[in-house]
Amino acid sequence: MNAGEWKEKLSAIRDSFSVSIAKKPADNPEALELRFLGRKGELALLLRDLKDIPLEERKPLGALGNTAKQEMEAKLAELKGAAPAAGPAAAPGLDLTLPGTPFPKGSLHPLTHVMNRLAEAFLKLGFTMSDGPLVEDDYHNFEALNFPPFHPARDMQDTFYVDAKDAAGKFMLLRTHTSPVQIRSMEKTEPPIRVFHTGRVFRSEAVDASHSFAFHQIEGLYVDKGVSMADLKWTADAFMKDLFGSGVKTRFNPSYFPFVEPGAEVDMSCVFCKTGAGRCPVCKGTGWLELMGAGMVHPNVLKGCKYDPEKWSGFAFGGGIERFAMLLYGISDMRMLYENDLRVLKQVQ
Ligand code: 2U9
Repeated sequence: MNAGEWKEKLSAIRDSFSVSIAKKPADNPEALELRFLGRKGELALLLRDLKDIPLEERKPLGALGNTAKQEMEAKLAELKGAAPAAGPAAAPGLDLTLPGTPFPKGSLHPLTHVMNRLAEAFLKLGFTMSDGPLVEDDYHNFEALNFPPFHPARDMQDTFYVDAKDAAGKFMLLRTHTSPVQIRSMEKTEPPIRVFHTGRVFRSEAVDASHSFAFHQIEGLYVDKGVSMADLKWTADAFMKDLFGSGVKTRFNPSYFPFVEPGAEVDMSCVFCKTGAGRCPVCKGTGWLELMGAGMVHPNVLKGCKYDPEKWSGFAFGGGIERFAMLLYGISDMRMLYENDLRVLKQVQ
């Protein structure tokens, strides 16, 4: 081999080394070391061939060969450092014994949490979840629920109207209660029916510790043959016991809602003072907390949904979810549920 051939061979070895080392994923560095630099490696054999080249040409070639060898050794050392040979533990600069970066854990909003709990209580009683729109027409929000136009009971629900009209030419509105959802369910379903809904409602009210322009309601409806007030009392009692524990008692007080007859307010024994004796700030010493409204579905409401009131009867009950949340979590001001202060949110996991 003459000097020119030797140089060409060296150049070919360097090229093939460069190709091998640039591969992704890279070849095993130990195998490359053996192939190029080992005792019988390509470069080692080439360097051995130097002995056949005349002395005066051998020196510069030897220098070229040594430079190539040093470059290869450096690249192989680099590759050994970068390529984890046995999993992540072998990677440089990665200390698996150090604590990890904390990842803040999110949680459900208290209202979502309560809605889920209320929904579970209803599902256990055999109710199915219903849903409906937030922007309603006058018929489903009022007329179908036995509020005729200009009826004074409409004043109990100060309404946000929107700048759009329904097919009857009446202004659309933000639903003031969840009851239109049950009307829509009855329109779609033949009796018997057992449905509930949790969702947001809107009323034009000033915000204070117990009022808001947007709040949440839960409502259940059961229509079947022979459903009575006794069924309503049992169901409301079972629902309250599920949420607040088997020790709570319930009582009904007569009340008026256009969509039920008779109507009642549902009270629960105070979960804070338990006795009513003393100066409990929550029940004001009465021993009772008003929690829901309820009643037997008004015959006009059944008729409007093409349910024959001679054949079918039903009960419905509803409550404010914020009120449930405040009692369950001991929150005294409803606004705390909307401010998203992490000190409040973190208490509910
Ligand atoms: C249909 C027929 C009847 C649902 C009912 C109440 C009484 C009631 C309030 C409690 C506190 C709402 O958040 S609150 O202001 N609800 O008092 N709701 S009876 O009656 C219905 C519903 C649907 C078709």
